[in-house]
Amino acid sequence: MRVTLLAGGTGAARLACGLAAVLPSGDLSVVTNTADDDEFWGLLVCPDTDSVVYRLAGLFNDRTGFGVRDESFHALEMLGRLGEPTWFSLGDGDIGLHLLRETLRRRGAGLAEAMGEIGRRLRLPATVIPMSNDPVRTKLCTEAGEMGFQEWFVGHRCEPPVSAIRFAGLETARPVAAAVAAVKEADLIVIGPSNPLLSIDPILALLGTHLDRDRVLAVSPVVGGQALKGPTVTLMAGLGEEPTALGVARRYAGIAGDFVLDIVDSALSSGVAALEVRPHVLNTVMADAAGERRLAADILGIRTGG
Ligand code: FO1
Repeated sequence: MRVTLLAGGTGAARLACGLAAVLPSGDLSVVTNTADDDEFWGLLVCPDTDSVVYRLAGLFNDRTGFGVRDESFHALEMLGRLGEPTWFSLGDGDIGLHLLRETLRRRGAGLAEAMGEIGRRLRLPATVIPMSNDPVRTKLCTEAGEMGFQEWFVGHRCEPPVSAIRFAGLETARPVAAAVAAVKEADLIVIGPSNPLLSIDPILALLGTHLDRDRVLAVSPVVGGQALKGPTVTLMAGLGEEPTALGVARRYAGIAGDFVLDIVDSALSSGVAALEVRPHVLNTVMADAAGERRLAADILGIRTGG
């Protein structure tokens, strides 16, 4: 079964691992959000793409929640000694991947082509495809002024309330052809448990017209009114969205015929069904590799469009 996962952030990267473990090699494509990307010291950092790559490669740093495991920060220490701001922690191993990505891009490769080469060299069990080769950058309008996502998320620890979100470059960005193909050719498209506003909306803006609702299943990133990781609930509430699994189902009702919500939210099932969306109550918490495989197997066991 060919599956395409739309992914941004930690939860979706975990589900990518679970799906890769239960699907035949070559059956999984992961289209990643690039709006969180940012440049640091001339290096393009792609957090949502790289978290999927590192998890699939078994290199992810579970202690910090980003970058490479067993990481050192000697380059960052030198930058600090040279008077550079070091609020964004780039590790030495992570920098290694960024250096190859920059080299490939300087030789003319687009971001997606560069990530394809890096994926092959890491022998990834899935194809990781950034949604666009064109720059798309999240800009958050806050009381402290407009700022980039990493500046808000890391630099300001998600503290300034967000009154509006825009994606600079999205209006002219083109989806990567391989991402369009991955969506069109998939037997099942899974919208991962990612922040709908920050991670999934940019991908849908580029690929939404290629989605067939009966082949799309969305997984709630909100469990019991809480996001398991990241600022999803705070952001949704601040922007007047209902920060619950039902609120997420409502956002996706037009594009996903199936919606997975967690056991703790089973009381919301009828509300989801009232949206003409098929609810599926599963244990969506992936505490470890076994949990990732379990959720992936449960999702594949659902007959979508049935
Ligand atoms: N998150 C942090 O909270 N602090 C950091 O210093 C940090 C550095 C970092 C470096 C590379 C990378 O790929 C991700 C990094 N992240 C860091 C995580 C990143 O801000 C988030 O993962 C995403 O942008 C949101 O999902």
